[in-house]
Amino acid sequence: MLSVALAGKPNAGKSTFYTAATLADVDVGNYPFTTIDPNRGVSHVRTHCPCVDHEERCGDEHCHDGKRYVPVELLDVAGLVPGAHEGRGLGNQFLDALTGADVILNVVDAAGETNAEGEPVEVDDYDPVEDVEFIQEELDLWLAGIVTENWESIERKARSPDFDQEAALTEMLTGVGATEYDVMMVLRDIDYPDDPSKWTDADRERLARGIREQTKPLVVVANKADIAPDGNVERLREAADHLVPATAEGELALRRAVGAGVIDYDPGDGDFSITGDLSDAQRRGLERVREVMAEFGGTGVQAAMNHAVYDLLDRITVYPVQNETHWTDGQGNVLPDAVLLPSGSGPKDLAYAVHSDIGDGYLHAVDARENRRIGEDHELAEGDVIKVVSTAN
Ligand SMILES: Nc1nc2c(ncn2[C@@H]2O[C@H](COP(=O)(O)OP(=O)(O)O)[C@@H](O)[C@H]2O)c(=O)[nH]1
Ligand SMILES: [Mg+2]
Repeated sequence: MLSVALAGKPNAGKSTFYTAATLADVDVGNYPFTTIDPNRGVSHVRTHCPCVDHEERCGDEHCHDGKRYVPVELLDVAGLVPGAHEGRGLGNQFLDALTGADVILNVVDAAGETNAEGEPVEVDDYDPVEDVEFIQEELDLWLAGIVTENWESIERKARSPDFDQEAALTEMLTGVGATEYDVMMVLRDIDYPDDPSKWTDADRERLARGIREQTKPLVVVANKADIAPDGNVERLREAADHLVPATAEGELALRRAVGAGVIDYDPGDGDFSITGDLSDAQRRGLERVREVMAEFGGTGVQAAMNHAVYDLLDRITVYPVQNETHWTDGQGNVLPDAVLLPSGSGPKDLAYAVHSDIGDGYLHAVDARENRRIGEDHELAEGDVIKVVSTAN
């Protein structure tokens, strides 16, 4: 499963975001609130379900009126403070927790209620734009530290006659979550000495930064947008490559109201409707969330998850089926599975994503929408429904 990590300084709203994003209503999906451990749960990205183009719609457990929720892992990493890469505030431990993450949501307190350490301050005493850079810098320095620590061992290996510098760097960096492909892409883009003993700190930092950019893309979540002073979200937008304004607290209020059966709302909707009895205070609270949603097009929680997975990680959703006419699995469930593949993937990649045996035994594939065979080099697209024919199924 893809892994999305929430990182940021204390009190930015990470845990509120995490709670909201992992609190699935029974209507939403077949993936109830699932805690893997206290800070690791299952959240979802939202897409359009292909069943709307099919005579048989899938059951409520997979999608809701054509809104399809695809599971991804969500991690709530404890607050990072400046100097984390040197171990400040248990920083190393928290940074290590990011090793397995595919993408990071840098949760920023756009209201500026808290300083760099996450301590409460008067609004205007601290500029939240500073929070955009610091997580990135901590990550870069943390990785640079790991590279430096391992350098002696690389220099030692360099004495062997069959030393291969690229292979040695790849071995070291796959230990911190990079793939061979990531390392190859980064080494292609930077200039570096052939001999490990000639590398400078600046060379190692450039390598670390490249690896971080390649393996840990960041979306800034401008949280507390509901109480942010005018202009803060816009200034954050200018400072960050990728920014999504959000109110995690608003999303949490909505999901709880859905759980209580008093509103109709699906995560990612731009609005909600009240369907049950509410006290005046509850109604006022929800109406306030509605105003923020109107300004930003929603609460931003689902938008942040979607932006990370579909835009930054450039994934597409593909639906493997066994029956190409009915779009079902062996038990007759319509579109039971959704797989997030890197864009550019072909049917064999889908086969391997389903199971390595299915991939090994791959024979051919059928596009169930068009009802025709597709070749191994056929590029899959968002919403494709594919039957893989394999010796293994
Ligand atoms: N106004 C507002 N407050 C929020 C929002 N999200 C979180 N908070 C509040 O910010 C404080 C810190 O939140 P928490 O999730 O514990 O932050 P963490 O330390 O980053 O995990 C709590 O009092 C939350 O209720 C939001 O979107 N708007
Ligand atoms: Mg927290």
